Amino acid sequence: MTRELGDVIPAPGEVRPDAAAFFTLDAGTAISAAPGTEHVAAYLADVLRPATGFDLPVGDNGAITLSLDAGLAAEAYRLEIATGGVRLTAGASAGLFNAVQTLRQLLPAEIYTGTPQQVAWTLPGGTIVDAPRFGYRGAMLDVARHFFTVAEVKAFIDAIVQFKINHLHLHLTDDQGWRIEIDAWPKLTAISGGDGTGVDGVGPGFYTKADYTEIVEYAAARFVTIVPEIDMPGHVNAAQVAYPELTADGVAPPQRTDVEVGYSSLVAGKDETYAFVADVLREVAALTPGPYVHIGGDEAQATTAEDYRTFIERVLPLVTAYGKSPIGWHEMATVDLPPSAVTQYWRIEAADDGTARAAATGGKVLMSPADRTYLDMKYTEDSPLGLDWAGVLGVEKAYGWDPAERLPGVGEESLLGVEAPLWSETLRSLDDVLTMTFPRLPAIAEIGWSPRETRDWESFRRRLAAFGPRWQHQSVAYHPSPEIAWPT
Ligand code: TNX
Repeated sequence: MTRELGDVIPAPGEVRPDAAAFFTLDAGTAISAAPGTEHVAAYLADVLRPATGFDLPVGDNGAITLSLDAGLAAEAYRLEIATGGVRLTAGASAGLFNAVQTLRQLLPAEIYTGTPQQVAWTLPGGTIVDAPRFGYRGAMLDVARHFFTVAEVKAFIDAIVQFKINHLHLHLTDDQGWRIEIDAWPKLTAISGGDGTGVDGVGPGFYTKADYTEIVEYAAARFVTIVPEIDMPGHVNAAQVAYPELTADGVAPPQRTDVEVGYSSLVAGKDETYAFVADVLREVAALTPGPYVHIGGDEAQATTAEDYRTFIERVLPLVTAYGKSPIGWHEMATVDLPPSAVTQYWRIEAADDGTARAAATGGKVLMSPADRTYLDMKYTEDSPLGLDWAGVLGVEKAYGWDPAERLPGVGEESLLGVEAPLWSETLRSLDDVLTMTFPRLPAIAEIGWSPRETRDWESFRRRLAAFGPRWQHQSVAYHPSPEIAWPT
């Protein structure tokens, strides 16, 4: 059955169906790529070939055409489906990639299978004109509490880009593990990335520099910016196990595999601290083409307020010196921030400790309120996976809020965007990751992308139901939430 033109998540800005038109892909369909669009054209062919079994050659002649239009913003696109052919137009390749994700969603669910299916590959006729509300639409994966391999992260990226998520924040370090190789401090990964690390000691592993670069490049090819996080001055037990000189008394603490937070701290008054931080930030910045490095800053209960300020004020300029903009969890905004610093707000109440003040001086805010966006919260009290300190988080609750109304003094113009973090204390596999992510991430993706006036729970709920079979066909685990009327 042919889909309806508006059956897309996130909801497009403008949908103009043409009931008289449709386009059906067949064995003779070819893709025409204007200069500068070859990369996305090749991606489009790659994602359509397995299920259709068609050749879908990419050249300068074909019924599906990709081209650029300088009149559109980089991420904006136009998708025109007529009986004679399909036209994808965008301001830049990123926008064409977005158009491709929309096009995939408009094909029958079997398009996600890995082997040829006997299906009429028909697209509904009409025009979609679409552009994002925010430039930053993110997900976060905690690879410190439980490590996820390069292949698992790639699979996660492939699943999230379908909803036009364009930033992946990797929480690389925490009390239970250190997951990124640092040449100047090799014991970080040799000791704290090895066996017995992670929550319950069952999440070992780390990324070599080559591994990390492989993730960065895979993400970039899909228009996803990697945002690396080195969490400090708290959440550093793994670093201190490897390098006892980073503690106050120089004695190595025991390795920790429990889920406590707020007990470890770098020492604000020690030179070794800044030598360490400078090396780590320099190496991480050098490996990262994206504009941001996240310095954590959360839950530093073992750091005095004065030491916290001293530490953050010394570290922020280091990030800038290595050519990046700093992001920190909202606790960082208790310190006077330069306008280039981004505050990531995670509170469960509309309480503030400086975020609005940072916004008032031009700082941008990334909205991740835990009660609405934390993908590690349980769906319901009896969910086998997840935590519940921010409450349980069903799909309707994840969908039913607005980032511009969350915090007084932080309106639309102060927002960089939204991000849905996934902490991994209770997760043990890629299937666990995906089960917590879907179907809630699409709700956050729609909040980050779609015009506010299109927000409508009944419409979202109906559109979301169609993704059950889509996830099944691509072997993406999801939680079959009873809030959604999944097709049987
Ligand atoms: C709080 S929210 C944390 C993490 C935990 C998470 C579990 C924030 C910035 N820090 O250390 O993993 O809760 O939900």
